[in-house]
Amino acid sequence: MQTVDDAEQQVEFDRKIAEEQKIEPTDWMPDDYRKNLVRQMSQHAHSEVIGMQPEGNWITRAPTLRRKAVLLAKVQDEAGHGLYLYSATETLGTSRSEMIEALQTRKAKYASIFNYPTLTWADVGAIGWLVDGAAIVNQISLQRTSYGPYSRAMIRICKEESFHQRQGYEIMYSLAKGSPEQKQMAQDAMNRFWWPSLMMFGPHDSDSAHSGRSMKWKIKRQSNDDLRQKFIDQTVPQIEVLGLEMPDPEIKWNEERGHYDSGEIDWEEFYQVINGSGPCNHQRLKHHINAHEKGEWVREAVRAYRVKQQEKSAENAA
Ligand code: FAQ
Repeated sequence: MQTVDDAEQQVEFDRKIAEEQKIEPTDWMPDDYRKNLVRQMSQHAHSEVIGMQPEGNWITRAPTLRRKAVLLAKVQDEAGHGLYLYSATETLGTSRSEMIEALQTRKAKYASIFNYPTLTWADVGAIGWLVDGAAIVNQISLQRTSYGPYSRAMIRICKEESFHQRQGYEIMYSLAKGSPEQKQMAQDAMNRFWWPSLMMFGPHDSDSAHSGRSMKWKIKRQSNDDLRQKFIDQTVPQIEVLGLEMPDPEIKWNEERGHYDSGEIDWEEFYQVINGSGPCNHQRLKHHINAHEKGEWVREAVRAYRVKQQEKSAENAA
Protein backbone atom coordinates (compact mmCIF):
# COMPACT_ATOMS: atom_id res chain seq x y z
CA MET A 1 0.00 0.00 0.00
CA GLN A 2 1.30 3.48 -0.85
CA THR A 3 1.88 5.86 2.08
CA VAL A 4 1.38 9.65 1.81
CA ASP A 5 5.15 9.98 1.47
CA ASP A 6 5.21 7.44 -1.35
CA ALA A 7 2.38 9.24 -3.13
CA GLU A 8 4.34 12.50 -3.03
CA GLN A 9 7.47 10.74 -4.25
CA GLN A 10 5.47 9.16 -7.04
CA VAL A 11 4.30 12.61 -8.21
CA GLU A 12 7.91 13.81 -8.22
CA PHE A 13 9.03 10.68 -10.10
CA ASP A 14 6.27 11.13 -12.72
CA ARG A 15 7.24 14.78 -13.14
CA LYS A 16 10.87 13.87 -13.80
CA ILE A 17 9.88 11.24 -16.35
CA ALA A 18 7.49 13.65 -18.11
CA GLU A 19 10.16 16.37 -18.21
CA GLU A 20 12.83 14.02 -19.60
CA GLN A 21 14.95 14.30 -16.45
CA LYS A 22 17.08 11.31 -15.52
CA ILE A 23 16.27 9.14 -12.52
CA GLU A 24 19.45 8.71 -10.45
CA PRO A 25 20.38 5.88 -8.04
CA THR A 26 19.55 7.84 -4.87
CA ASP A 27 16.19 9.07 -6.21
CA TRP A 28 12.95 7.45 -5.10
CA MET A 29 11.55 5.11 -7.76
CA PRO A 30 8.60 2.70 -7.88
CA ASP A 31 9.54 -0.88 -7.01
CA ASP A 32 8.38 -2.16 -10.38
CA TYR A 33 10.48 0.43 -12.21
CA ARG A 34 13.53 -0.76 -10.28
CA LYS A 35 12.73 -4.46 -10.87
CA ASN A 36 12.12 -3.95 -14.56
CA LEU A 37 15.39 -2.07 -14.92
CA VAL A 38 17.34 -4.75 -13.05
CA ARG A 39 15.79 -7.36 -15.37
CA GLN A 40 16.59 -5.54 -18.60
CA MET A 41 19.99 -4.14 -17.62
CA SER A 42 21.32 -7.36 -16.10
CA GLN A 43 20.16 -9.31 -19.16
CA HIS A 44 21.86 -6.74 -21.33
CA ALA A 45 25.09 -7.19 -19.30
CA HIS A 46 24.85 -10.99 -19.58
CA SER A 47 24.41 -10.64 -23.35
CA GLU A 48 27.62 -8.65 -23.66
CA VAL A 49 29.55 -11.23 -21.64
CA ILE A 50 28.08 -14.37 -23.24
CA GLY A 51 28.44 -12.57 -26.58
CA MET A 52 32.22 -12.91 -26.30
CA GLN A 53 32.01 -16.67 -26.84
CA PRO A 54 30.94 -16.98 -30.49
CA GLU A 55 33.64 -14.55 -31.64
CA GLY A 56 36.22 -15.75 -29.12
CA ASN A 57 35.95 -19.05 -30.98
CA TRP A 58 37.82 -17.42 -33.91
CA ILE A 59 40.58 -15.45 -32.18
CA THR A 60 43.18 -18.19 -32.63
CA ARG A 61 42.04 -18.81 -36.21
CA ALA A 62 41.78 -15.24 -37.53
CA PRO A 63 43.30 -15.22 -41.04
CA THR A 64 45.91 -12.47 -40.47
CA LEU A 65 47.71 -10.80 -37.57
CA ARG A 66 45.73 -7.60 -38.21
CA ARG A 67 42.40 -9.43 -38.13
CA LYS A 68 43.47 -11.16 -34.93
CA ALA A 69 44.48 -7.91 -33.19
CA VAL A 70 41.21 -6.24 -34.19
CA LEU A 71 39.09 -9.19 -33.09
CA LEU A 72 40.91 -9.40 -29.74
CA ALA A 73 40.24 -5.71 -29.12
CA LYS A 74 36.59 -6.10 -30.07
CA VAL A 75 36.01 -9.07 -27.78
CA GLN A 76 37.72 -7.18 -24.94
CA ASP A 77 35.38 -4.26 -25.58
CA GLU A 78 32.40 -6.59 -25.07
CA ALA A 79 33.80 -7.59 -21.69
CA GLY A 80 34.09 -3.90 -20.85
CA HIS A 81 30.47 -3.29 -21.88
CA GLY A 82 29.40 -6.12 -19.61
CA LEU A 83 31.30 -4.50 -16.75
CA TYR A 84 29.79 -1.03 -17.27
CA LEU A 85 26.37 -2.58 -17.36
CA TYR A 86 26.88 -4.77 -14.28
CA SER A 87 28.14 -1.70 -12.40
CA ALA A 88 25.18 0.37 -13.60
CA THR A 89 22.80 -2.39 -12.46
CA GLU A 90 24.50 -2.60 -9.06
CA THR A 91 23.43 1.02 -8.45
CA LEU A 92 19.88 -0.35 -8.23
CA GLY A 93 20.74 -2.40 -5.16
CA THR A 94 21.51 -5.81 -6.61
CA SER A 95 24.92 -7.48 -6.41
CA ARG A 96 27.15 -8.90 -9.13
CA SER A 97 26.98 -12.36 -7.58
CA GLU A 98 23.15 -12.29 -7.50
CA MET A 99 23.13 -11.40 -11.19
CA ILE A 100 25.64 -14.10 -12.12
CA GLU A 101 23.68 -16.67 -10.17
CA ALA A 102 20.48 -15.71 -11.99
CA LEU A 103 22.28 -16.17 -15.31
CA GLN A 104 23.80 -19.50 -14.41
CA THR A 105 20.54 -20.91 -13.03
CA ARG A 106 18.66 -19.69 -16.15
CA LYS A 107 16.45 -17.28 -14.19
CA ALA A 108 17.89 -14.46 -16.29
CA LYS A 109 18.05 -14.51 -20.06
CA TYR A 110 20.68 -13.18 -22.46
CA ALA A 111 20.32 -12.23 -26.14
CA SER A 112 19.09 -15.16 -28.24
CA ILE A 113 21.61 -14.42 -31.02
CA PHE A 114 24.53 -15.76 -28.99
CA ASN A 115 23.06 -19.26 -29.01
CA TYR A 116 24.02 -19.76 -32.65
CA PRO A 117 27.39 -21.28 -33.65
CA THR A 118 30.15 -19.48 -35.58
CA LEU A 119 30.98 -22.00 -38.28
CA THR A 120 33.30 -20.02 -40.58
CA TRP A 121 35.47 -16.89 -40.49
CA ALA A 122 32.72 -15.05 -42.39
CA ASP A 123 30.51 -15.47 -39.32
CA VAL A 124 32.82 -13.06 -37.47
CA GLY A 125 32.13 -10.52 -40.22
CA ALA A 126 28.38 -11.21 -40.10
CA ILE A 127 28.30 -10.79 -36.31
CA GLY A 128 30.15 -7.46 -36.40
CA TRP A 129 28.02 -6.15 -39.24
CA LEU A 130 24.57 -7.53 -38.38
CA VAL A 131 24.65 -8.28 -34.64
CA ASP A 132 26.55 -5.16 -33.59
CA GLY A 133 24.53 -3.27 -36.21
CA ALA A 134 21.28 -4.41 -34.60
CA ALA A 135 22.68 -3.76 -31.12
CA ILE A 136 23.55 -0.15 -32.12
CA VAL A 137 20.07 0.57 -33.48
CA ASN A 138 18.63 -0.58 -30.15
CA GLN A 139 21.26 1.10 -28.00
CA ILE A 140 21.16 4.49 -29.73
CA SER A 141 17.55 4.60 -28.69
CA LEU A 142 18.49 3.52 -25.15
CA GLN A 143 20.91 6.45 -24.81
CA ARG A 144 17.74 8.39 -23.98
CA THR A 145 16.53 5.87 -21.41
CA SER A 146 15.23 7.45 -18.20
CA TYR A 147 17.70 5.82 -15.79
CA GLY A 148 20.87 7.96 -15.61
CA PRO A 149 23.57 5.27 -15.16
CA TYR A 150 22.04 3.12 -17.95
CA SER A 151 21.81 6.08 -20.31
CA ARG A 152 25.43 7.11 -19.67
CA ALA A 153 26.66 3.53 -20.15
CA MET A 154 24.81 3.40 -23.47
CA ILE A 155 26.43 6.60 -24.76
CA ARG A 156 29.88 5.17 -24.14
CA ILE A 157 29.01 1.71 -25.45
CA CYS A 158 27.53 3.06 -28.70
CA LYS A 159 30.81 4.77 -29.58
CA GLU A 160 32.61 1.42 -29.39
CA GLU A 161 29.84 -0.50 -31.13
CA SER A 162 30.15 1.62 -34.26
CA PHE A 163 33.76 0.53 -34.61
CA HIS A 164 32.59 -3.07 -34.16
CA GLN A 165 30.00 -2.72 -36.88
CA ARG A 166 32.54 -1.20 -39.28
CA GLN A 167 35.08 -3.96 -38.68
CA GLY A 168 32.40 -6.58 -39.39
CA TYR A 169 31.31 -4.84 -42.58
CA GLU A 170 34.91 -4.56 -43.72
CA ILE A 171 35.37 -8.33 -43.31
CA MET A 172 32.16 -8.95 -45.27
CA TYR A 173 33.22 -6.48 -47.99
CA SER A 174 36.61 -8.17 -48.45
CA LEU A 175 34.97 -11.58 -48.69
CA ALA A 176 32.11 -10.47 -50.93
CA LYS A 177 34.57 -8.84 -53.35
CA GLY A 178 37.03 -11.75 -53.13
CA SER A 179 37.07 -15.17 -54.80
CA PRO A 180 33.79 -16.97 -55.65
CA GLU A 181 34.39 -19.24 -52.61
CA GLN A 182 34.86 -16.25 -50.33
CA LYS A 183 31.75 -14.58 -51.69
CA GLN A 184 29.79 -17.77 -51.08
CA MET A 185 31.10 -17.88 -47.51
CA ALA A 186 29.88 -14.31 -46.94
CA GLN A 187 26.49 -15.14 -48.44
CA ASP A 188 26.13 -18.23 -46.26
CA ALA A 189 27.09 -16.35 -43.08
CA MET A 190 24.64 -13.54 -43.83
CA ASN A 191 21.85 -16.02 -44.61
CA ARG A 192 22.36 -17.78 -41.27
CA PHE A 193 22.68 -14.61 -39.16
CA TRP A 194 19.95 -12.53 -40.82
CA TRP A 195 16.91 -13.99 -39.08
CA PRO A 196 18.52 -14.37 -35.64
CA SER A 197 19.61 -10.69 -35.93
CA LEU A 198 15.99 -9.65 -36.53
CA MET A 199 15.00 -11.69 -33.46
CA MET A 200 17.33 -9.56 -31.31
CA PHE A 201 14.66 -6.85 -31.23
CA GLY A 202 12.28 -9.15 -29.34
CA PRO A 203 8.71 -10.29 -30.07
CA HIS A 204 6.21 -8.22 -32.06
CA ASP A 205 4.94 -5.22 -30.07
CA SER A 206 1.58 -6.97 -29.69
CA ASP A 207 3.32 -9.91 -27.92
CA SER A 208 5.83 -7.90 -25.90
CA ALA A 209 5.09 -8.38 -22.20
CA HIS A 210 7.19 -5.49 -20.89
CA SER A 211 6.91 -2.85 -23.61
CA GLY A 212 3.82 -1.09 -22.26
CA ARG A 213 5.31 -0.23 -18.89
CA SER A 214 8.85 0.21 -20.18
CA MET A 215 7.69 2.77 -22.74
CA LYS A 216 5.55 4.57 -20.16
CA TRP A 217 8.55 4.84 -17.83
CA LYS A 218 10.82 5.74 -20.78
CA ILE A 219 13.10 2.82 -20.01
CA LYS A 220 12.52 1.86 -23.66
CA ARG A 221 12.16 4.76 -26.10
CA GLN A 222 11.13 2.96 -29.29
CA SER A 223 9.16 -0.22 -29.80
CA ASN A 224 10.59 -3.61 -30.79
CA ASP A 225 8.94 -3.51 -34.23
CA ASP A 226 9.96 0.10 -34.96
CA LEU A 227 13.60 -0.62 -34.14
CA ARG A 228 13.56 -3.83 -36.20
CA GLN A 229 12.18 -1.91 -39.19
CA LYS A 230 14.87 0.73 -38.78
CA PHE A 231 17.54 -1.98 -38.84
CA ILE A 232 16.07 -3.59 -41.97
CA ASP A 233 15.84 -0.24 -43.74
CA GLN A 234 19.45 0.66 -43.04
CA THR A 235 20.87 -2.82 -43.75
CA VAL A 236 19.23 -3.68 -47.09
CA PRO A 237 21.22 -1.01 -49.01
CA GLN A 238 24.39 -2.37 -47.38
CA ILE A 239 23.56 -5.85 -48.73
CA GLU A 240 23.21 -4.28 -52.18
CA VAL A 241 26.66 -2.68 -51.89
CA LEU A 242 28.11 -6.07 -50.98
CA GLY A 243 26.48 -7.52 -54.09
CA LEU A 244 24.98 -10.42 -52.13
CA GLU A 245 21.56 -11.96 -52.68
CA MET A 246 18.87 -10.92 -50.22
CA PRO A 247 18.58 -13.36 -47.30
CA ASP A 248 14.79 -13.06 -47.47
CA PRO A 249 13.01 -13.24 -50.86
CA GLU A 250 10.18 -11.09 -49.50
CA ILE A 251 12.37 -8.04 -48.96
CA LYS A 252 10.92 -5.33 -51.18
CA TRP A 253 10.77 -1.53 -51.02
CA ASN A 254 7.26 -0.33 -50.20
CA GLU A 255 6.85 3.15 -51.66
CA GLU A 256 3.66 3.84 -49.77
CA ARG A 257 5.08 2.97 -46.34
CA GLY A 258 8.52 4.40 -47.09
CA HIS A 259 10.04 1.19 -45.66
CA TYR A 260 11.17 -2.24 -46.80
CA ASP A 261 8.63 -5.03 -46.47
CA SER A 262 10.06 -8.37 -45.33
CA GLY A 263 9.05 -11.92 -44.50
CA GLU A 264 7.79 -13.20 -41.15
CA ILE A 265 10.23 -14.32 -38.47
CA ASP A 266 10.04 -17.94 -37.31
CA TRP A 267 8.70 -17.15 -33.83
CA GLU A 268 8.69 -20.78 -32.80
CA GLU A 269 12.47 -20.81 -33.24
CA PHE A 270 12.75 -17.54 -31.28
CA TYR A 271 10.84 -18.92 -28.29
CA GLN A 272 12.78 -22.18 -28.36
CA VAL A 273 16.07 -20.28 -28.26
CA ILE A 274 15.08 -17.85 -25.49
CA ASN A 275 13.70 -20.72 -23.44
CA GLY A 276 16.98 -22.63 -23.48
CA SER A 277 16.73 -24.97 -26.47
CA GLY A 278 18.77 -23.13 -29.11
CA PRO A 279 21.74 -24.77 -30.85
CA CYS A 280 24.35 -23.53 -28.31
CA ASN A 281 22.44 -22.62 -25.09
CA HIS A 282 23.89 -25.52 -23.14
CA GLN A 283 27.45 -24.94 -24.39
CA ARG A 284 27.36 -21.18 -23.65
CA LEU A 285 26.23 -21.56 -20.05
CA LYS A 286 28.57 -24.48 -19.39
CA HIS A 287 31.51 -22.41 -20.62
CA HIS A 288 30.44 -19.47 -18.45
CA ILE A 289 30.15 -21.65 -15.35
CA ASN A 290 33.57 -23.25 -15.99
CA ALA A 291 35.26 -19.88 -16.49
CA HIS A 292 33.55 -18.52 -13.38
CA GLU A 293 34.72 -21.47 -11.28
CA LYS A 294 38.26 -21.17 -12.62
CA GLY A 295 38.24 -17.50 -11.62
CA GLU A 296 37.40 -18.24 -7.99
CA TRP A 297 41.05 -17.77 -6.95
CA VAL A 298 40.92 -14.16 -8.17
CA ARG A 299 37.83 -13.40 -6.08
CA GLU A 300 39.49 -15.15 -3.11
CA ALA A 301 42.64 -13.01 -3.55
CA VAL A 302 40.52 -9.82 -3.70
CA ARG A 303 38.74 -10.79 -0.47
CA ALA A 304 42.05 -11.61 1.28
CA TYR A 305 43.54 -8.30 0.13
CA ARG A 306 40.51 -6.42 1.45
CA VAL A 307 40.84 -8.11 4.89
CA LYS A 308 44.57 -7.23 4.99
CA GLN A 309 43.84 -3.60 4.14
CA GLN A 310 41.19 -3.43 6.87
CA GLU A 311 43.61 -4.94 9.41
CA LYS A 312 46.27 -2.42 8.38
CA SER A 313 43.99 0.58 8.77
CA ALA A 314 42.78 -0.75 12.17
CA GLU A 315 46.45 -1.05 13.28
CA ASN A 316 47.21 2.49 12.08
CA ALA A 317 44.16 3.86 13.89
CA ALA A 318 45.17 2.14 17.19
N1 FAQ B 1 16.83 -12.65 -26.66
O1 FAQ B 1 8.52 -7.98 -23.36
P1 FAQ B 1 9.69 -8.16 -24.22
C1 FAQ B 1 24.99 -6.99 -28.08
C2 FAQ B 1 12.71 -11.82 -23.78
S1 FAQ B 1 23.99 -6.55 -26.81
C3 FAQ B 1 16.53 -13.15 -25.45
O2 FAQ B 1 9.66 -7.49 -25.56
P2 FAQ B 1 11.70 -6.29 -23.34
C4 FAQ B 1 26.41 -6.52 -28.08
C5 FAQ B 1 12.60 -10.66 -22.78
O3 FAQ B 1 13.78 -10.57 -22.01
C6 FAQ B 1 22.49 -7.41 -27.15
N2 FAQ B 1 15.40 -12.82 -24.78
O4 FAQ B 1 11.03 -7.71 -23.41
C7 FAQ B 1 27.27 -7.54 -28.68
C8 FAQ B 1 11.39 -11.09 -22.01
O5 FAQ B 1 11.71 -12.16 -21.12
P3 FAQ B 1 11.85 -11.92 -19.49
C9 FAQ B 1 21.59 -7.30 -26.02
C10 FAQ B 1 14.59 -11.93 -25.37
O6 FAQ B 1 12.77 -6.37 -22.31
C11 FAQ B 1 27.37 -7.64 -30.04
C12 FAQ B 1 10.51 -11.71 -23.08
O7 FAQ B 1 11.37 -12.11 -24.13
N3 FAQ B 1 20.91 -6.03 -26.04
O8 FAQ B 1 24.51 -7.65 -28.91
C13 FAQ B 1 14.87 -11.36 -26.61
O9 FAQ B 1 10.69 -5.21 -23.22
C14 FAQ B 1 28.21 -8.61 -30.61
C15 FAQ B 1 9.46 -10.74 -23.60
O10 FAQ B 1 10.02 -9.70 -24.43
C16 FAQ B 1 20.06 -5.70 -25.07
O11 FAQ B 1 19.84 -6.44 -24.14
C17 FAQ B 1 16.04 -11.75 -27.26
N4 FAQ B 1 16.39 -11.28 -28.47
O12 FAQ B 1 12.38 -6.11 -24.80
C18 FAQ B 1 28.03 -8.37 -27.87
C19 FAQ B 1 19.42 -4.34 -25.19
N5 FAQ B 1 13.85 -10.51 -26.93
O13 FAQ B 1 12.92 -10.88 -19.29
C20 FAQ B 1 28.88 -9.33 -28.42
C21 FAQ B 1 18.59 -3.99 -24.00
C22 FAQ B 1 12.98 -10.55 -25.92
O14 FAQ B 1 10.49 -11.44 -19.04
C23 FAQ B 1 28.97 -9.44 -29.81
N6 FAQ B 1 17.37 -4.74 -23.97
N7 FAQ B 1 13.42 -11.42 -24.99
O15 FAQ B 1 12.25 -13.26 -18.96
C24 FAQ B 1 16.25 -4.39 -24.65
O16 FAQ B 1 16.23 -3.41 -25.39
C25 FAQ B 1 15.02 -5.21 -24.43
O17 FAQ B 1 15.19 -5.96 -23.25
C26 FAQ B 1 14.66 -6.16 -25.61
C27 FAQ B 1 13.43 -6.97 -25.22
C28 FAQ B 1 14.33 -5.34 -26.85
C29 FAQ B 1 15.81 -7.11 -25.93
